[in-house]
Amino acid sequence: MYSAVQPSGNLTIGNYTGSIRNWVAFQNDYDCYFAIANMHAITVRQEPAQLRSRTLELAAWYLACGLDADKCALYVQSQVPQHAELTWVLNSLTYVGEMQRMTQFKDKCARHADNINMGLMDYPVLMAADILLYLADYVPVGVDQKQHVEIARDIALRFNNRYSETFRIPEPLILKTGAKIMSLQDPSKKMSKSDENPNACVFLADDRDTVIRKFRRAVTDSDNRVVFSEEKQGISNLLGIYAAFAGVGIEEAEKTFAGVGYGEFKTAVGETVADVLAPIQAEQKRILADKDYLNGILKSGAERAYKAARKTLSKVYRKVGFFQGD
Ligand code: AQP
Repeated sequence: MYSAVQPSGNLTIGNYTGSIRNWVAFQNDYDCYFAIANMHAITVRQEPAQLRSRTLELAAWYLACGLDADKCALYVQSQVPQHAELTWVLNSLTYVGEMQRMTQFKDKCARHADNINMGLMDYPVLMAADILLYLADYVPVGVDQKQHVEIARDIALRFNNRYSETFRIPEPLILKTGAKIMSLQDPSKKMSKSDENPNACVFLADDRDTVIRKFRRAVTDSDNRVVFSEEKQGISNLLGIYAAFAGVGIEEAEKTFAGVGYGEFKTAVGETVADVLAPIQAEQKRILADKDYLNGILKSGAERAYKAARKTLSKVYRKVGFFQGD
């Protein structure tokens, strides 16, 4: 199993429910590699000192959310050079047209019109390399990353057909609740850690009052019924968040709030989220203060990932005909 998050901003509750929370549930049953995707992060301009500090902060969140470094390899992507090396090989099997059609590429081009760089376009190929290096069967992600896992499957099949069976064909693992949390200010848009409006996102680091305030300000509608429906994007999003954090299904969430007014409902969602976040926040602070411990975990994670990645890359180099010495 492989997955990653970019250290491109403060983690949102979407990153948690769509991704990290699910990794924790799977770590006992799979051979897991979970990376901090700093090479992906620089496809958008990052301030170097901040990128470095966010890398450690993200590692501390991984552990605070419940990842166990004995059960999975936790590492920083740039410390395993095979990610870049395999990307180069896979680039030659990927067509420019298919990269230009990727939804995230088009979104990011619109959001960063002054910086439409090659890395942004090549992001899905680097992600394919990330996944294929570890021969992953499963990639737990939020809905927004499904298209990228699908292109990784296409690239893997293409390689296998051209050079013989090499890669496993990965599948995205997307859970029923929390797989696509929308912005609190514009529920037609995904909640993103790089959103310029801080009220649009609830960050894992937000304190209780901030969490509740953001939910109370969430955009809803002029109706006053707490029901899940396509026409009620704001309320449906809040119900989805509640379900993901309370560990219930959408129907049960609807029943809980039947006849309840919007104000009371929003406060209850905020309180439920804040209750889940409080112990994680305390744990993240504690872990982040212990830099030696964190460095040690990332060092051994990188060593473990390096070993697995080197094995796959050497096979790939042999298959494509790269000279590797005697
Ligand atoms: N709103 C979301 N709901 C559910 N899952 C989400 N994910 C992201 N946003 C939501 C999932 O989090 C994982 C890590 O994402 P990423 O950091 O690698 O990139 P991203 O998908 O581009 O996430 P952001 O928050 O939108 O980052 P920026 O703003 O930097 O682009 C993925 O599994 C993703 O599906």
